[in-house]
Amino acid sequence: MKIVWKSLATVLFADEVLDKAFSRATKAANRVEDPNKIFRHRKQMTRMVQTAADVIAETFTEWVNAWPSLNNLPQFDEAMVEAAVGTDDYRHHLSMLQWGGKQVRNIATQNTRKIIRTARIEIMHIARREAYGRISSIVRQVGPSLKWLNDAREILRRLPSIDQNEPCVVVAGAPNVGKSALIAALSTGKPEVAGYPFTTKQLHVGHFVHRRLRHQLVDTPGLLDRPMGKRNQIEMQAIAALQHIGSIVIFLFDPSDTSGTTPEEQMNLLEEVKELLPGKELIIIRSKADLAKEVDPNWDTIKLAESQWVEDGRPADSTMPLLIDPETGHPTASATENVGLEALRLEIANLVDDSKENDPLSLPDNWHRRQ
Ligand SMILES: Nc1nc2c(ncn2[C@@H]2O[C@H](COP(=O)(O)OP(=O)(O)OP(=O)(O)O)[C@@H](O)[C@H]2O)c(=O)[nH]1
Ligand SMILES: [Mg+2]
Repeated sequence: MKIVWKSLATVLFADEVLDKAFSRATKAANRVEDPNKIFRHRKQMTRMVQTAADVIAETFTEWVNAWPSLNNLPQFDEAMVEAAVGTDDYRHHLSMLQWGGKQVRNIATQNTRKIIRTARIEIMHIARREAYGRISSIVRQVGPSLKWLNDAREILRRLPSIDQNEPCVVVAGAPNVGKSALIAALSTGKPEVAGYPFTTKQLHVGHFVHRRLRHQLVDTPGLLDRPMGKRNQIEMQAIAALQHIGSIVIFLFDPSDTSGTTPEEQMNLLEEVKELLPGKELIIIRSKADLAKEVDPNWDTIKLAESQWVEDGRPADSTMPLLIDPETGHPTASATENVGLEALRLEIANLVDDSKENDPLSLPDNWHRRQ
């Protein structure tokens, strides 16, 4: 299941909800025709009260249903919601909407009863006015929750959408080492641009397909890119969320002096990333291969073979040697020159395959899993 936060419905403010409800109610009353004055007023007043309550209750229910229920959320998404807006608040404000809808319907039932039971037009109007007053007061009480949901929507809409049933590779590394560029270069199509709740940095979620399996690639700027000491609780929660996705972590290492972080600092970060995401297969990749002082002697051969794959399509079950950085001994690739990418994709797919076989928790597809 993939939660698409971008499609979260808009939530109106209290006054907007009331305007919508009362104007629909007025229109409904205007459609009433009855030559008998008492009957006409009775129908108009009941219709106004009923319509206003229906519009509000239905609108609230629609929103409650449109927002994913936390109980059914994959762990990654739940942890992200916790980091982004808080799961207790999320539950509370949605339940306020449910409460509001129920209250408004009760008021409508009570006041239509009053309208039906009297033959005095004046009493009917009083009952209608009273209903409107009480309905407005309930909607105003729900107002702070509507405001909260509006704000939360803005934050949640930026969250990355990740499908937990598909393999996912987390790309870590210091700022500017080329994380986003590598994800874009490895991806088919344009990566989705998203955001974590605590940083203005954009992050990318890309994917490529290998043997009909979608492999997701997720960026971690502002998250797995600097020393632990400086982290706040929200950031820790978001890192905890990463623990729930993917079995593989790519650590991008850039010794080229262009990132602004020294190789030593990057190596310290690597140790921290290992501790933060225990149990994950971690591969170190040297980024920006084109900037290396010395390159793999196979550079030209690999570059030629790769460009042929791109042109002619990849032959089935073919292999491609990894581009190796002579300086560090790690696999490498250039996102700007498009070299080393084909082999890297194969390597990632193979690692995903291996990690699946070794995972004692992995069950056959469609196997019954307890929630
Ligand atoms: N020469 C060269 N430059 C690269 C390569 N990959 C990335 N860059 C450059 O390095 C800079 C940083 O790349 P990004 O992909 O934005 O790095 P990042 O790790 O996503 O950075 P943050 O999101 O800020 O943490 C950009 O100017 C890129 O053009 C590469 O393979 N070769
Ligand atoms: Mg980036």
